[in-house]
Amino acid sequence: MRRSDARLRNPKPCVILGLLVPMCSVTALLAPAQHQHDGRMMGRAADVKLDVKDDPAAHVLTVRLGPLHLPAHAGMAVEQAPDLVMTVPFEGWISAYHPRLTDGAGGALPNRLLHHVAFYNTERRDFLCPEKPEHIFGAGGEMNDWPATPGFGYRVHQGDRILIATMFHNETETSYPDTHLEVQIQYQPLVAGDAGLKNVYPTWFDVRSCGRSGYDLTPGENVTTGQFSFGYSGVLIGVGGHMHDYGRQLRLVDTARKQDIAKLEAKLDPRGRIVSVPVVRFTDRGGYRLNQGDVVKVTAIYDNPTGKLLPEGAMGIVVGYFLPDDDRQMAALRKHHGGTSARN
Ligand SMILES: [Cu+2]
Repeated sequence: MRRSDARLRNPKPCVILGLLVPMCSVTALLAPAQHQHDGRMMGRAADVKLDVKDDPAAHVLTVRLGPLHLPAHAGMAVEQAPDLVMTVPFEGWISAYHPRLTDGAGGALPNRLLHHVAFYNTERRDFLCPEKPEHIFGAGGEMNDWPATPGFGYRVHQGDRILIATMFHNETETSYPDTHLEVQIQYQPLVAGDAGLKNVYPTWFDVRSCGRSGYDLTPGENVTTGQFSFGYSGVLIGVGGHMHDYGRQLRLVDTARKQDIAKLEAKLDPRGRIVSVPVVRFTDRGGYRLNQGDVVKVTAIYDNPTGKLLPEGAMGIVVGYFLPDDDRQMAALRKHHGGTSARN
């Protein structure tokens, strides 16, 4: 068991540059920022702690963040956690993430209290948007579970610093004074003489391309498209997605072959609130091939029935895992270690 060197990144409030992925990603970029929503500034809860417990026998790292006090009907105007940093205690691969919300005693709380959580590997740059840190995990109110894909994992090194950005909200009529986010991270340690897992990289196809993820929803139908040119050849192992309330569909198109890579129909409740976005895997056919120079378009369709403009009401992100043909090319995305000599 060990405790992380969790620390407060910044006492100032933080700006949602907007990502969060399957989740809204807050691009914290280690810079002072401030979360803003509906023009209101939110306070920061200085007593929020990050606890990281490693169970080396089970190969599970449990990250616990809290407590957050979320008053009834507070919406986004609650004290938020600062961005926190955990240090990876093992050498190996992350294979799955299982997020949940609990009270102080470990009892389950409603998923919708989480607006989003995003993990970034501060040691590496994102391969589609190199000006951003590598975004390795995200979840929103639909509480995306990232199950293991056997044989594949995300390589981490002991000492890697993972930035954890969160945003909570409470639209309910119940106060939740002792809210914690728990993420169980399953991993496979590096064992000498064992090939381990194949290295895959999270791939965020955002309809805002490499800009901030959040955008306004006008009344009625909204169709938004972004595109990415691939700098590497390899295969997509599978994709899921992230949308907000009133989201209808996410579509990923291979422009060279003029075909859909995936069409994800959002599941909504009767009030139009997002319930889930499906996951599609390509493993049964060896993955979906993308070559260097291929252009992929991503489109989000929303239908806003409120008759009002919803500021920052939308995000449209397809997220997948990419298995490069030549993993050595991805080493250059590691910072501080000088490109080709980088560990990967
Ligand atoms: Cu979002």
